[in-house]
Amino acid sequence: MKISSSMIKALNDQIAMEAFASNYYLAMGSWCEITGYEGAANFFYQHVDEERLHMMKIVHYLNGVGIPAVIPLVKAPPKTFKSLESVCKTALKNEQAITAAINKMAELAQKQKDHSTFGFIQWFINEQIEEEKIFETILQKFDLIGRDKLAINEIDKSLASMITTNAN
Ligand code: OFO
Repeated sequence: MKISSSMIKALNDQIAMEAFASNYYLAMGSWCEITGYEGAANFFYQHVDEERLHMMKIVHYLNGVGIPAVIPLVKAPPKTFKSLESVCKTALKNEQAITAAINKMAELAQKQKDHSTFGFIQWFINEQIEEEKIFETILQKFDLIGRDKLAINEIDKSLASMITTNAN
């Protein structure tokens, strides 16, 4: 199968982006854990695994077509965050950046008539719709329930209830 060098670069960049997302959510989960937001911590820890699986999907795709995947150096995420709301805002921004990168890859695949990669990317396109929706729903809760200690405690609990058993 012929995959262009620009598409290979885009796929490898996406590996790096997913790896960073995994690390970023690990930093968020860890901050939540030490701050006492147990539900949020577990929610973000689950996302660590999900992002790693996303990264692995691309690694396997490239390796599967005989193109060695580039395993990246992952830059360090921030050590601390301002609040649970700011963690969730940062996560949404991160997901929006991932969506933009995936959409760009889909456009490139279409332009290059790379049907295999275009087909492969469809899963990610659908996944991103879900991911953005999850973080938007959480952020909405701050406006609905509030930002005092009791409200944050409720939001923490609802984050725990959003943990799914089957990570993608
Ligand atoms: Fe893989 O970016 Fe979130 O889901």
